[in-house]
Amino acid sequence: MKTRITEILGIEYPIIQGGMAWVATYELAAAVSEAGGLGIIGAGGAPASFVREQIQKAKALTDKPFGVNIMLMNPEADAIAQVVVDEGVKVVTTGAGNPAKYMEMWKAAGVRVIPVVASVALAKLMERGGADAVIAEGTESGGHIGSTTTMALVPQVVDAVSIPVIAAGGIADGRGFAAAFMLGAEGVQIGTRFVVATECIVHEKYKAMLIKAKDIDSAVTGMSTGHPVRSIRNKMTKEYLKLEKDGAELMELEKLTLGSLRKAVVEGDVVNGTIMAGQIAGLVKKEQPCKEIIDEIMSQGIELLNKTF
Ligand code: TUI
Repeated sequence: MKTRITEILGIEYPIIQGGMAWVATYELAAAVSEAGGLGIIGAGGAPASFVREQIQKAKALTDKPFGVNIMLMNPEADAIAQVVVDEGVKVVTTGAGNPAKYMEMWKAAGVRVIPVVASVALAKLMERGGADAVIAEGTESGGHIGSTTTMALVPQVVDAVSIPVIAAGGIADGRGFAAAFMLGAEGVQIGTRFVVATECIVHEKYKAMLIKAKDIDSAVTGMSTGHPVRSIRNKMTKEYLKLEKDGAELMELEKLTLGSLRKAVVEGDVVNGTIMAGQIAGLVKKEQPCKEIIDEIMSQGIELLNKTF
């Protein structure tokens, strides 16, 4: 299957793995790239030195292209922006902000730049700034989210820009893949389904929570702070939402989430930790190798796209 996304990125299938903080390590990224998609190392809140090591470890596992996601609220974002250039990383995706200030340096180094956007306005701004594509991410996603749904956001972004659009949020199988293409997307970004991949290093209790989750089992915390985050409902989200309802101070709220993603991912604390996941978690039923996930999505997706009524 050829789209502008497979061409620009030099990959076999137009499936990009979400650059999830703590979750998307070199093991997952290399496995996705080896399977023909685009693996992404999620820099999250990590220091630049850690990101450099992750890139070097991914290079040892695959000769295929992979990318790095830079979470722009990371205090070391400037240094990480330089690391990707130094290490010759082919693709950068960005989240949680506007990457305009790095665009010139990345373009000069031949890095493909694909910002994640949650609005038409930011998509247009990114196109003007030289982005190679955009990821239009709907509110169904896990982690830090915007407010528009994938179904509404993707076609509006597709109409507003000429660069290719990758759909994200609520996509986990061939049906979601086909739907995204019907909306005009030329690729998909998938997060939640890859969290339960065999090669994904998250704690087994984190995977079990996703496999157990139903359609309505996520909650959005942080609405009041301007940084909404979707995760699986647990003791932490209940306490957070109660504090928010009672008008708690930012400091008090942050005490609950400081280091909480690490707690869930690394320690398997699914009670007090943050189990970031999208609304599609209810569709994710078992642990599987990345290759199997990608092959399944592609065969089901292509079959649906070829079907005529
Ligand atoms: O970035 C994401 N998802 C994330 S980042 C993350 S790490 C984190 N951990 C704890 C609290 C907060 C973050 C977990 N999940 N997705 C891409 C995305 N970007 N969604 C929405 C946006 C976005 C939001 C505001 C992009 C730009 C923006 O503002 C643009 C501007 O002009 O500043």
